[in-house]
Amino acid sequence: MPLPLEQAIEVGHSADVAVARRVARELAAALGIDLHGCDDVALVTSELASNLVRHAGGGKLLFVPLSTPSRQGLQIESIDAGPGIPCVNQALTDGYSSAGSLGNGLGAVNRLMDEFEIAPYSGQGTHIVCRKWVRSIRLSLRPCPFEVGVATRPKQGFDQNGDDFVLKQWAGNTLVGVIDGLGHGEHAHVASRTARNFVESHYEQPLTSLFHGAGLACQGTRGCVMALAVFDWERNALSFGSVGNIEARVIGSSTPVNFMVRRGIVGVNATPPHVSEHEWQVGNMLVLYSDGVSARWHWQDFPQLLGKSAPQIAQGLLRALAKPIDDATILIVKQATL
Ligand SMILES: [Mn+2]
Repeated sequence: MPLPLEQAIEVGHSADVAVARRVARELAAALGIDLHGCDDVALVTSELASNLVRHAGGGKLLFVPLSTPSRQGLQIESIDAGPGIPCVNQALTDGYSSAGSLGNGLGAVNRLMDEFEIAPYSGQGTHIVCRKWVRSIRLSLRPCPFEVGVATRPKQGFDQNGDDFVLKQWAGNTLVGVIDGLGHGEHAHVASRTARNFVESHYEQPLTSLFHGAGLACQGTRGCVMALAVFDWERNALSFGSVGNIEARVIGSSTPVNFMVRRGIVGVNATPPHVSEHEWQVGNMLVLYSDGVSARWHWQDFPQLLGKSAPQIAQGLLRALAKPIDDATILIVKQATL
């Protein structure tokens, strides 16, 4: 099937918003983006077009169908010669009222699209690029061979947990992650939950995109550190990416698995993760944990946990190793116990 043609829409009046919205939806549907995704694309187009009318004195929306060997998608560009957005960070913050600014609704654009970029403020004009990819409906013939267990609890005396975790399974893949919001209490909780929400609603995207988008979503929060791991069951492969201080260990592998960690804070500096690919051997166990868990331990010291289920191992390790002075989280991935 041939790719639909690129379209450009001049947006100068409020009547143009509906036109742009319709074109966006039709293109998204023609590319095979699902109904929910088409709604997202239409909403984002309305936001961008309304901003052009209200705050930039008009501009142009460019709709570019994308096709790579592995996927198709729709790119939307918003181009204007207006006053620009002096504070993009603030504009991306949810709840921040940027009425009277082109930055209106940019947080939503980042959340609803798979990729989002904005050229730095130069005082003249704004260029926004965002993309939505077609979600693959590849099916896996194998049932998930893993089990995942998580144990987490807040710092002593706190109700809210500044740690969070991610777990998502789809066609042949499992995505897990541990997130630690800076500090503890409510603000830490908001930071880690914001990152979690972004990752869970974009789970199919490459790890670098997940870190980039979560970073944008977390601007205006305290920020967090995060480690994500994606398993591909069919290829026995593991992709790992991390920014900041989340520990990761693979236990039981015949060849040592070493992860590279990038120093940084998601949402505070735009540090890209170091993403690495590893072979995953049957019988391996992945342990991810936040810094509220002591790093000084050996698996051999826990013979009572051998052969236990992933949740039991996570609980057992947390009980033995969590520090009372911090939120603590342990996530375990291992071969399912039958
Ligand atoms: Mn911590």
